[in-house]
Amino acid sequence: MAYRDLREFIRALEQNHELQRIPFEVDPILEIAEFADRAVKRGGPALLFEKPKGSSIPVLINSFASKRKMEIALEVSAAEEVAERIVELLEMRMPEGLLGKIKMLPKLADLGSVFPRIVSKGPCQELVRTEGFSLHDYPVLQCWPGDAGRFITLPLVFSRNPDTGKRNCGMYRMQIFDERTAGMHWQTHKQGAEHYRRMQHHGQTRMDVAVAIGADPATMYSAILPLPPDLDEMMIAGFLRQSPVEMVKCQTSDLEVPANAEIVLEGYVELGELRTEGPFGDHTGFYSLADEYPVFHVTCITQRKEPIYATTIVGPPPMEDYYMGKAIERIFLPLMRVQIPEVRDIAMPAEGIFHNLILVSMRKSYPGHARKVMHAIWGLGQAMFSKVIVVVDEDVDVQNTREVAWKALNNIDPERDIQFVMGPIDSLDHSSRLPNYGSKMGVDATRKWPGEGFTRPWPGVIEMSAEVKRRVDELWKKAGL
Ligand SMILES: Cc1cc2nc3c(=O)[nH]c(=O)nc-3n(C[C@H](O)[C@H](O)[C@H](O)COP(=O)(O)O)c2cc1C
Ligand SMILES: [Mn+2]
Repeated sequence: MAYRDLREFIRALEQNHELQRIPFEVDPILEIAEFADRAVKRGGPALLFEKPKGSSIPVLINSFASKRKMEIALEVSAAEEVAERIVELLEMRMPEGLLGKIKMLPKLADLGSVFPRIVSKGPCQELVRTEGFSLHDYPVLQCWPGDAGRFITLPLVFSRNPDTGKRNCGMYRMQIFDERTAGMHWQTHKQGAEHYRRMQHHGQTRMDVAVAIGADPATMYSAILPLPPDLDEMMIAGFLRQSPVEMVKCQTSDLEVPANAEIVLEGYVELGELRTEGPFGDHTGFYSLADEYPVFHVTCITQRKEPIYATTIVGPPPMEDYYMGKAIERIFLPLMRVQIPEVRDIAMPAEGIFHNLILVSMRKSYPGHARKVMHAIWGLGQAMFSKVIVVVDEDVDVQNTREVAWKALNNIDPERDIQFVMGPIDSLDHSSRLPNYGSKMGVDATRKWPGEGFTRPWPGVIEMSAEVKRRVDELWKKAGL
């Protein structure tokens, strides 16, 4: 059964001994972050700070911060289960005969649950405040000593594509500037920024934006998924939770927000207005430097009577976002394989912070095939940011980084096997020659073929024979080892 809201998720975490309440006062300025960092690095529980200093609103952090917590969030015993459901959908064929059609009905009913449902009221509007509100009323964290201030780190930012009318929901951090304004850190490649550009192009002056904080976990999680533009995150959330997301219309705009949210900030971005945002201790493990970003003006805050503030911190890996990203890796593999079927598996090790390193195993069928795979990945949505792609043969387990390092380093003639390309770079990369633009590297660490100009013999990997292994198994015991 889908979690109705954040509270039901908290209860599930607690029942699974994955949540610790902190009943005493802790400061949202740096202290909560230090708790969260230590907890995630030790595989510890999610934390619910019941008395954040300076606010009566409890703070939830690290609710997705391990493999197990992600599984509780998605109500599965492994993220691969979601992948399997996607594969089933992809393989769905026109059923044959009446019996086939009848068997198909439950699946079609399942599909019906993906579409969000508009409801006339929701708990997120128990209190509506169009005046006398302040962003300072909320226990927003300062995460790291060099941060420019307090940042909302887990917001669901809603906007609408003016050309198609389609909704987008992305997670873009928001720096609190004052009581009623905050930074809107949508990076240039993201959909919020695209909507902004389109509205500017149409000569508009304001863009409506609504921000939901805290909701059921599938809905929160959908905001970070690397979906194609114009594919509604709320539909994917419905698929993940297998129950429609209920949406309620905002009080001051035509946008809709999840009815079960804890807190909603309604407002607008003034097109053309920019302000310095950052520095911010980012998920690269370095500070992102200050830069110019749009300003979000809050015109109304709606919330539950006693809301819970959901947040996260990013920083030197692994952090909570690593586990969120690892589940994306598992869930999106079948979708990647629709377009690049020769891919066996992919892995994004924590130290590569997603965009810096992607390890790919593949079934090679023709000369130059590994390079084709690299280029396909660079052409695939947010995978375009992959700074280093290492391609290995299908017999290499990319989940085992030691095996990849061992085999890949043996297999490459660097001058021959390394490919540099220019293109878009993640906005967070501090090393590229220009912001958002620079070079990427592909490493073809597959076994080389004569058709690729390699005519020397290629040696096999060393392995003991099964027969000798069996015999030594027995002798081993005899030797008392
Ligand atoms: C905790 C967290 C914070 C994030 N902060 C930002 C951010 O500040 N700016 C940004 O552009 N993307 C940020 N992202 C990544 C986006 O949410 C992600 O790229 C998402 O797919 C964008 O959705 P969109 O394609 O609908 O724009 C963050 C992700 C996580 C998990
Ligand atoms: Mn999107």
